[in-house]
Amino acid sequence: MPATSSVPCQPLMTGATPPESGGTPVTGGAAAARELVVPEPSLVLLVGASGSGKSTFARARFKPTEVVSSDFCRALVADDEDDQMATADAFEVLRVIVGKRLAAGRLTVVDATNVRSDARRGLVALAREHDVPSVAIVLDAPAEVCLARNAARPERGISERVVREQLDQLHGERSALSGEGFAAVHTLVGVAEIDAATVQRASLPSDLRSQPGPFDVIGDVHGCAAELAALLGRLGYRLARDGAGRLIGARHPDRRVVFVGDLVDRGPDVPGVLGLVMGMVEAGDAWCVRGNHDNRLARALRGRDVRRSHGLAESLDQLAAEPAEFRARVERFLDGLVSHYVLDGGRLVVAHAGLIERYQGRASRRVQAFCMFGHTTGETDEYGLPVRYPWARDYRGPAMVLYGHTPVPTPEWVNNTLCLDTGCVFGGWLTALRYPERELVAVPAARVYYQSAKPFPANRLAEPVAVAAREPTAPSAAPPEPSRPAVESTNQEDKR
Ligand SMILES: [Mn+2]
Repeated sequence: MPATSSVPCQPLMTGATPPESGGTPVTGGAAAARELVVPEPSLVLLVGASGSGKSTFARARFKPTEVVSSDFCRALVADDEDDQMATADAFEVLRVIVGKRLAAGRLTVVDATNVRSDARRGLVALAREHDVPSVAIVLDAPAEVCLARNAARPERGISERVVREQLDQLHGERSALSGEGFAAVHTLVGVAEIDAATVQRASLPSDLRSQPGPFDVIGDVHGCAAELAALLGRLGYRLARDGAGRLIGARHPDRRVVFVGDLVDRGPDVPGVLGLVMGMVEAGDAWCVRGNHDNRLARALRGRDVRRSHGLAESLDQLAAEPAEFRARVERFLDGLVSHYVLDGGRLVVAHAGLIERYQGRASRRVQAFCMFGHTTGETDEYGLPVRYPWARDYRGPAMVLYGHTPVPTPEWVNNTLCLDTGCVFGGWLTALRYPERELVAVPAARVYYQSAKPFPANRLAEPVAVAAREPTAPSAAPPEPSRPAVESTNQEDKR
């Protein structure tokens, strides 16, 4: 089993590549002994003319079962890996094998020339169907090397003309590679660089399975800094302040916090919440997933045109009073937030709006959209809010899913899922779940800070106690497919 390690830092969300992809930007080749970072799981396309050394490269760096080659698939269907007449059937078989492996979340390498843009696009689309990133590794060997290797294998019947055509396609369409949806494009130029390159596997940023807990998972904070400080105190965290008395961290000897996101907007002290949470995350005392409000604020800070509605104006006004360095730190922090986390050996999933089993530990635009907005149907209700399909009712996954996003007066276990947003900013409570104990700890809001578009029946008298499962609830006949965001998910305006 090849060694796996985490990407040490998350790439910034540039808009082109989701931070989930674990990818590095497009790279060109010059230095020797390149280390190519390959996210796991992902689909890796080797790109190179016949004779560029793809099969040799793959054999030395991947398990035999991880590599699906067009030659082998030709042999499967025609008893002859050189039978070019069998190419169409061979690729049909190749796509089936690749699809099965990606469905199972297994790193898969396609060993085929992949010099044509349309061939690559079809495979990238297949990876996207299974919500795993794609990576291209371009083997750009000199023409004379490719020709000499093919001349030494006359039984293959690949003529000099064909090899030259492949090289022309490769070089002609290479600039298109960066626009084909790859999380990373690694280009190796020359035999020495191809031979020396190593592959470094990196787990996706959502993968915290190695973290066993215990955790305190905290619901939507929305700028309620005083309530957050009070809740952390009740949970046994020791608060740290700077010289001016502002909260900059909180630590527990044994436990760590996972925030379900939506730290910002609507509430009275967004900078206070951000200063505290950023300090905890930077010190390794907490993780935080990306909420839709965090995402909108990040876009607004990047100068994008975002309506100042739904509490964004409060965040921007409060941050305007902070030093520029603080705003820059906030921007970096928000840009680096990950859609969801899979923790404790896969037994716990935290996502802002919840997550269906099929998307857990995966990385794609639609996974990001589900994590931030939930299972939206594309319709709106009488308050102008997006209609949400109750995905938890059909959830049968083995992992506990903790989330927020939709305020509830009382958290209720539904099929091992629990919403922890008890509407603090609307005058409810700020709630945490102790994991694995499954105990709720909550503090009441000091007052109503923001009026909900839909009347929120805050239970101001009674501390939230999770209603024990009416589980398992009956699944509906056929859950609808989550609506794919019409544009990109991150541009979606969400009203919560
Ligand atoms: Mn939300």
